[in-house]
Amino acid sequence: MKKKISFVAVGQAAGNIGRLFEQKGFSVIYVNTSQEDLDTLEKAKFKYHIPQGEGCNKDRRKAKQLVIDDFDNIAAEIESKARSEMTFVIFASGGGTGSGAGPMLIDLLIDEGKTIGAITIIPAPDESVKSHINSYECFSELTEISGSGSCFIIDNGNGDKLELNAAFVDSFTAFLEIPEKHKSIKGNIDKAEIMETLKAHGVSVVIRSKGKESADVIQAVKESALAPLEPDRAVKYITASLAGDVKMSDLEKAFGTPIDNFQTFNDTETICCISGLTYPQTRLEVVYNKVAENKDLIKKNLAATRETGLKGGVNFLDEMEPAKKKDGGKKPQSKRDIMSKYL
Ligand SMILES: Nc1nc2c(ncn2[C@@H]2O[C@H](COP(=O)(O)OP(=O)(O)OP(=O)(O)O)[C@@H](O)[C@H]2O)c(=O)[nH]1
Ligand SMILES: [Mg+2]
Repeated sequence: MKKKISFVAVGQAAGNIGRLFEQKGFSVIYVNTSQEDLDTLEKAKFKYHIPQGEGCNKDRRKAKQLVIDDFDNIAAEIESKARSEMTFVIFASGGGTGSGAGPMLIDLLIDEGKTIGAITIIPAPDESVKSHINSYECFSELTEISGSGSCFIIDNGNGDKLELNAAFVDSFTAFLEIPEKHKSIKGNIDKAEIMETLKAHGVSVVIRSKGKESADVIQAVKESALAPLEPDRAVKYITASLAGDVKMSDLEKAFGTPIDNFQTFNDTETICCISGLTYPQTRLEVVYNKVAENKDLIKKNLAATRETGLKGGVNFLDEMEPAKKKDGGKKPQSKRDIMSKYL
C-alpha cells in the first residue's frame, strides 16, 4: 500500500505531518515558499522550494501567484518523486502557503489526470482572526472542487497539534495496512477496497479504538475531527476492521447507510474509515462566525493598510455564504481558467 499512496506536503504544518508519513515509509514531497521552513525538515528526502518564494506570511494570494508562476516545475517534481495511484495534498487551511496553494494545486493536479485527496487542518477557535479568514476562504475553494477524492480534516480545536498529527498519521497508516495485517475467515478487505474508500469524493474520517463495543467506536468517530457529525450527512463507504463486539450494522445505524461497506475482523482494536461524508458545516460555521464577529475590525484594518501594499482578501466579506458557487458549476476549459478562478 505504501507504493499506492504518496503525499505532497505544502507549508510548514503539512511538513510536520509529511515527516511522520515519510518515517513510516511513504514517498513525500515537501513544497514550500519558504526555504527556512524547508530547512527545518532535516532528514526529508524530497524538498522543493518554489523559486522567488520567501514565505507567504499568511497571505494566500502570494502563495497562489507563486504556484501559478511555477506550476509546470511543481507538477514535474510531483510526477517524478511522488508517483502513485493516489496522492494526498496536505496543507493547513489557516496559514498562507498551504492554504493558498493547496486547493488550487489539487484542482490543477486533477486536471493533469491524477487522483488527488486532501489532508487539511482547521485552526483552533482561539487562533487569530487572520487564520480564520484564511481557513474560511480555503474551505470555500476546497468545497468547489468536484473531482477530488477523500478530504481528511484535522481539527486543531481537539488538542495538541503534534499529538493530533501523530494520531492522524497512525490511524491513516493502520487503515492502509488492513489488507496486509488483518485476515479473517469471516471476511477480508483487499487493497482495491481500501483505495475505493479513499477515492470517494467528500470528507473522510479515520479512527482507531480499543473499545470493545460499537458505542465506543461511534464515540471515537464523533470525537474525531468531524465532531459533530452533520445531521443531514451523506455517507459513501464504511470500511473497518472490527474488534470485540463492534458491529458494522451498529455503525451504519449511527452514521447512515453507505453505498457499500467493507469489513474484516481482528482481536486488538477497531480501525474504521468512513468516506464520502458532507463537509462539516457546523464546524465551518464556527470559523465563519469568528470572521463575521470581527468584520468591522477587519474592514477598518484593511482600509488603514491599503496604501501600504496589503493586497487582496477584501472581497471575502461579500463571498462568505457557505458553499456559494462562483462559476455556476461550469467545467473550466484550461489550466489558465483554473488558475484564474483562484485569483
Ligand atoms: N495540526 C497541526 N497544525 C499546525 C501545525 N503547525 C502549524 N499548525 C497550524 O497551521 C496553521 C498555520 O499554517 P502553516 O502551515 O504554519 O502556514 P504555511 O502554510 O507555512 O504558510 P505561511 O507560513 O503563512 O506562508 C495554524 O492554524 C496552526 O495552528 C502542526 O504541526 N500540526
Ligand atoms: Mg510557513
